[in-house]
Amino acid sequence: MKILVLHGPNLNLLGLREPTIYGQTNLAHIDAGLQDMAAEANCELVTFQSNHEGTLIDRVHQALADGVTGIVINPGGLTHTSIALRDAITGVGLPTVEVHLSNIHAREEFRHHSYLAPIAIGQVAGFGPLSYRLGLQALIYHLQKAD
Ligand code: CA2
Repeated sequence: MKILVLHGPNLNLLGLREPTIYGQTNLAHIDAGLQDMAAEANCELVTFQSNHEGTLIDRVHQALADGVTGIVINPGGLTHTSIALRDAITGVGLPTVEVHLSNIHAREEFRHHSYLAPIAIGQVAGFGPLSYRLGLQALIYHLQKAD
């Protein structure tokens, strides 16, 4: 099992700005917690953040050659805009879990729609950094079931 965790635009600002919405934990800390979880599950985990749509898409494409078996993604604002990122995930056909720190359904209307949700195996939103952990746990469970 090899899992790719992708963080979209602006998530590098976590813990540095807008702590009332996105919390005080930084991305490195979230990634370190996910690494610990993955190690316990005997699973390899790679994390990557980019502020660029095309770079994220390239990374999704690269996932197959890298032997990745599943993806956890917080697409950030691209959630609500990117058909191209959705097409990339559909294109590689890897099981993908969408995660969000905030509850996008309880925020502005433009955040309610996700282009990724219909092609993801599931979505976790609203639990802060725990959303990533729940999403990773769900993906590991899904991949183990498929073995
Ligand atoms: O709740 C989430 O995880 C989001 O994916 C975060 C995105 C937002 O556009 C989505 O609607 C929901 C924004 C990420 C920006 O992260 C920041 C963190 C700290 C300071 C400023 C931005």
